[in-house]
Amino acid sequence: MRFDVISLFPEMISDAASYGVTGRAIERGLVGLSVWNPRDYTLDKHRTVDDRPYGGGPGMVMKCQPLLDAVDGAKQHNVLVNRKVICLSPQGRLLSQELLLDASRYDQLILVSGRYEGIDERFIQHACDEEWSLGDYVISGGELAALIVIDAVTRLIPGVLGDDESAKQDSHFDGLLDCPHYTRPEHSDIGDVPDVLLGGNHADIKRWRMKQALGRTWSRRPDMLEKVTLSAEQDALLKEFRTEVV
Ligand code: 4GX
Repeated sequence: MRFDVISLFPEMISDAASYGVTGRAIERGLVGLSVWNPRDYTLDKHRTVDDRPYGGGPGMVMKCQPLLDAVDGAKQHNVLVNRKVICLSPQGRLLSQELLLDASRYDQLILVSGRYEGIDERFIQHACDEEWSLGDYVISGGELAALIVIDAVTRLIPGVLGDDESAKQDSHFDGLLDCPHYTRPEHSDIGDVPDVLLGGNHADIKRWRMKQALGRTWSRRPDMLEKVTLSAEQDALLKEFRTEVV
């Protein structure tokens, strides 16, 4: 997988991506990352990337030409054909694990991170295949959104996570929230570790974890529960949980 990010703040992307899982994946050559600054593609002496909105109003709008040329730069640098150009914006499709899993099957993702009030709509229509959104809130630029895409997609690339880590990710894939986790000490002023986890009965532990995952999803994210079909055992575990909490 190659990520090419179009951004006026290239260090924001390369610095943040250099940590942890993403940093290691880049070092190991499992993913490539380049950042393309539209300012480097401007043609005037002031290196202008934005201009006033037609129709008036506050704020500035990113001009088409520097963005078009930056995207072309990213395309010409790589001969990969199986690629998508994605603009991050609140007008986009809501990100989900499913959308990101689909995206992980491409060879190249070109991520456009906008600043200011927005981007000239002609660029979005002409040069972008899709628009994606983090959610219904406003941030100051698309960089953090692009970084989230890079992080979440990188984790899905085979070989990036160790077996332990990727097995854990499966739990999120069944459409439920995670169960609670505990580590030492066994007893403390702020509470004790549930007995079942200390017992070493792996079947009981597995059932307890599934029950907690179901219970938390039911109480915190009923919308998620509506989208999954529970097995007979899961159904029974959730009923147990519900009779215990009321
Ligand atoms: N999920 N923003 C992008 C500028 C902008 C506006 C329109 C393109 C088109 C956001 C989000 C987000 C604020 C980043 C506006 N660029 N991005 N920026 N929510 O709020 O992705």
